[in-house]
Amino acid sequence: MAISLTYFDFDGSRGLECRLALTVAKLPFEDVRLSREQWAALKPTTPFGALPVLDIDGQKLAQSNAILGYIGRANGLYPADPWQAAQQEALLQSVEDIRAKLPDGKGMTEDEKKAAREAFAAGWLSQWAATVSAQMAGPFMAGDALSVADIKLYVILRSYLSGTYDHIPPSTFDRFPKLLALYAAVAAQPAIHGYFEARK
Ligand SMILES: N[C@@H](CCC(=O)N[C@@H](CS)C(=O)NCC(=O)O)C(=O)O
Repeated sequence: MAISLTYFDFDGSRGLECRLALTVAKLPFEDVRLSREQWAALKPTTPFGALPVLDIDGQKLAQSNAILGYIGRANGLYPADPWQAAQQEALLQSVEDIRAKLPDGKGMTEDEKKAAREAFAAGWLSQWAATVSAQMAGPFMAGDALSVADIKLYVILRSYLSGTYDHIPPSTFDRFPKLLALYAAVAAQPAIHGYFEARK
């Protein structure tokens, strides 16, 4: 089986989620990292005009959550029980909600962006964190079994905890110890730890 994962050349967001899921699943893959110029040429050929795209023996799959669902189901990183699987899908989608709700600052002054992001951190994002924490079994979402939803949560938490977004303090998550514990538990997985060591 020839597998490639195409994304932009940085270690974050939807591309990182899929790379980590493939890595945890022990599926060797070609890590195709595009420049913006390369992307402009490739975009019209992709299923939804967006990345990431998973290619398996020439068949292409887009949409990060569909890619994660496929990798998860095929490799024991997704609950077999239909109800638990649906709950995982809800979590995967809730991370996409964060990305959609984050004020991107376009058309705003810096002061307006700061105000919008601080309000987002104290409001919508904190409510999301409280809601997800309440659903967690711990240390992972569904208990002891790591899933692709845990990997997606880890990647979004990693971006917020490392201060990727200005005006959103990492301390936003201090009140949510279960999420911080999930973050630490995923980071401690040998495959995840090894991935970042190899990227140094
Ligand atoms: N719903 C899609 C969103 C994909 C998406 O917006 N990808 C961004 C990068 S994270 C992208 O391709 N941006 C470049 C473009 O739209 O031309 C998913 O979950 O994969």
